Amino acid sequence: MTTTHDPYTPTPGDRFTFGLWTVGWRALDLFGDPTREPLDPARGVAELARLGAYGVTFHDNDVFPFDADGAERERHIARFRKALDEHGLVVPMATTNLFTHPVFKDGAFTANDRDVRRFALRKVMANVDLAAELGARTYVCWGGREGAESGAAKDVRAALDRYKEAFDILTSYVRDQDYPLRFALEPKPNEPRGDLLLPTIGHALAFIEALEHPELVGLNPEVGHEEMAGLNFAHGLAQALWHGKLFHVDLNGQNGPRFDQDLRFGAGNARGAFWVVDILENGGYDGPRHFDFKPPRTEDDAGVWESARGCMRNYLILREKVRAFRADPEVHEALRAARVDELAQPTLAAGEDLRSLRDEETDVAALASRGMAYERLDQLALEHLYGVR
Ligand code: DIG
Ligand code: MN
Ligand code: MN
Repeated sequence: MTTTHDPYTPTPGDRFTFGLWTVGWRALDLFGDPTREPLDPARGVAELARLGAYGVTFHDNDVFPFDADGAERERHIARFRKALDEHGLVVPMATTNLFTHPVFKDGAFTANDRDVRRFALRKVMANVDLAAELGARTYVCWGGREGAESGAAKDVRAALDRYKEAFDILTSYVRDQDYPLRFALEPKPNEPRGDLLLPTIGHALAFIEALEHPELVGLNPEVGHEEMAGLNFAHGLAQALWHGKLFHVDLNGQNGPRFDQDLRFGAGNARGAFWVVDILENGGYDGPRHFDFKPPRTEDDAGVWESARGCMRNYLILREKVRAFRADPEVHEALRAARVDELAQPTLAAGEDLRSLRDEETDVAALASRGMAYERLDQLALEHLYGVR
């Protein structure tokens, strides 16, 4: 019997990666107890390899407990490494849990309590060492507790001083250790704090330029975090690429401004997901396609792996649709009609002086009457997305 090849079956060549914390989420939430048992990281590695993933990412405490002593920490790391070797998965990225333990209730790098800030730096440096040992190239920092619920509690200017100090220390450490690691900030507007520092891609890009070693700090934007703020994620990725700062990405699904849903990729704003895949595939990003999602609380163990499989399938389905859109001769014609390529033409001619620009006559009425023909172009995109082209 011939088995038909499913074109949406992922392979390691597609470079899909998952956070261990995603498929390992026990579904404890603000209003309910966990609905799932703890996941052994070694099993997570095995199941993700079975599904066709390329690698896994982790927080320190996804692999070993917060209060593990040296020997216990080494035992857990050894089991994790063994699973990676056994199943051929890589670790392109690592990060630190600076948000679960109560010690971080007021933040880590920007906690008012200086002792907490010193502890947080030690915790990150210890996991940066492990990340380098495991061959990671990107170290993500999501400031999930860096923020405030009230105005006087947090002097934001002083907090940014401490945030800068933390990254100047960490980038100097990585340089001194000669680790091939770069840091990637992960913006989020709020949750779990009332307001988070570095809430969007824009805030983070501005902050990076103030650092001592900005070349070692970029972004790990997440779909749902920008969409929580009502922003266009594909535009945010394009600007991060324009600055040369898209070091990594967290893919998931979100239905507009509400709590962070962390849906499987493609299960939220589908039209937005189409353009996210378009910019990732055609905008020069060469990093892993990483999923940071949470299988809904409704799902049992089988549902968790179905949800993870859905992340990759939806990406591959959208990648095929984007490729078809970009190859469609009618789309080429519609792009020409919309003069999209004209935007790449500098506004001033090479060597043109401003005098000739100033002296130029403009028939404003004629310019104003030119239609842009965007509806035809977007209708073609939607018809590819809807599967009728
Ligand atoms: C949440 O979106 C955050 C944490 O899960 C983690 O620190 C980071 C890594 O991608 N994303
Ligand atoms: Mn999220
Ligand atoms: Mn994330």
